Amino acid sequence: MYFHEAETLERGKLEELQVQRLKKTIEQAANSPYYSEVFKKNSIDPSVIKTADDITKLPFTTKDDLRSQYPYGLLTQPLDNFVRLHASSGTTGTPTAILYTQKDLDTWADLMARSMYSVGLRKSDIFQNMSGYGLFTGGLGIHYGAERLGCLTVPAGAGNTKRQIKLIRDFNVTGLHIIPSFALYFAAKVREEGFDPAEMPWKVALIGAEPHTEHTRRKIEELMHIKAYNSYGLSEMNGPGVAFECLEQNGMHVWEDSYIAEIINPETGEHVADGEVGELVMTTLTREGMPIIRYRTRDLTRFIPGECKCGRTSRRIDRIMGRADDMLILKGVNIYPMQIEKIIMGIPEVGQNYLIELIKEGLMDQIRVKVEIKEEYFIEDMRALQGIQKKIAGMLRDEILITPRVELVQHNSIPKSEGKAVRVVDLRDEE
Ligand code: ADP
Ligand code: K
Ligand code: ZN
Repeated sequence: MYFHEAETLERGKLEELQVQRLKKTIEQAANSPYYSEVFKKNSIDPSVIKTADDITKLPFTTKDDLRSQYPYGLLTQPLDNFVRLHASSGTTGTPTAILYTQKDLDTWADLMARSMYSVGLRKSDIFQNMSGYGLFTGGLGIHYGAERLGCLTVPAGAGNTKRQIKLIRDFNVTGLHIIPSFALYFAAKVREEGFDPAEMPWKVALIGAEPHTEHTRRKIEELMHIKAYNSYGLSEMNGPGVAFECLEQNGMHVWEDSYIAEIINPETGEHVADGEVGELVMTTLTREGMPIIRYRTRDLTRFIPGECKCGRTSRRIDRIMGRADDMLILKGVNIYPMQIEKIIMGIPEVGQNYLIELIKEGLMDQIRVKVEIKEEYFIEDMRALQGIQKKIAGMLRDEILITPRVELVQHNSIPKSEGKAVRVVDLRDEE
């Protein structure tokens, strides 16, 4: 039923383990140029940690701190001991590099295998990794996890949908890793190639790497005839395998024997009340080469109160609602792209893709939302189309409090990126 005993550890025991590992992490981190200085300045040593709550005595680490230490400032060991490097995809700004010792890679593969096991994958599964390889952790990170679990693993990489479909059919692939925005596109491609998704061998998809709504998940499940599970991770915390859904599909269990998760008010840095939304802050507990303490992820989520039916004792986080740095401010109103996706993907006439454009109307900033409409609705009936357009604009206004421009476009007309989707483009200097 479970991959590792830590998954069901009684809370008291789990916290003891966290305290012990946090102390060790501080000891190890003190060997890096960066943390040795930070700790000296703030008089920190392992003895300041007596309970798990004492983590609040440690300073945060930000993306800018990592950048300022690029490339080696956080290493606790001689460079000789490192065997792998990954870099964040640089969704925002300059990339940061994470280096791993062999032991770190083993720990990560175990966590990833555990995550896959928790959604029902076993060594008898044939697993195709459809995300890009290279510096992006979704490639090799998921790959080594699948091998650790014992799956026959197909490193298909991103793109080339025809070959993907052929491999899936020829080898009876039962498990996939696929980025959600690509999954919607892929489902349509499978049909275009003349195959019925219901007759494909697949059963389980891991979807993650980018924010998506519950509606999008359900849409992927329906279009692909698959069970889709949310997978959360970031390169600063190894990569995928940090928090993962279980069969309940109700929040992602944080693997708390390997990470301490906190949720803070991004303005004050204080913990929010249980169940409230805030910024996720993460600490590695089992990484020897490059430990990172209280990392400000910028990802917005909340702890889901209560226990999970699956029996795992680790706390769950809700799906990521967006990144603190994704926020758009328009006419004084704060808007997150996920609010827009939440509405759009719930509308039956809407197809697979959308794009948010920031434009200028006269001197004012405005949002234009391009929405792909399903083929059967994209008919020459102007009145019907105007009706759909009005409905979408009205529903968006109720959610984001301003009325955006809505442009209906044909199925598959918005360009699709191979990696993480680009949801917002700024055209304010161009129109
Ligand atoms: P970056 O995108 O900053 O270059 P990474 O490639 O490490 O760096 O991506 C990590 C980020 O991807 C996370 O901080 C989060 O914003 C996003 N992400 C990863 N998994 C998910 C998920 N399941 N849901 C929403 N967002 C996710
Ligand atoms: K196998
Ligand atoms: Zn569970």
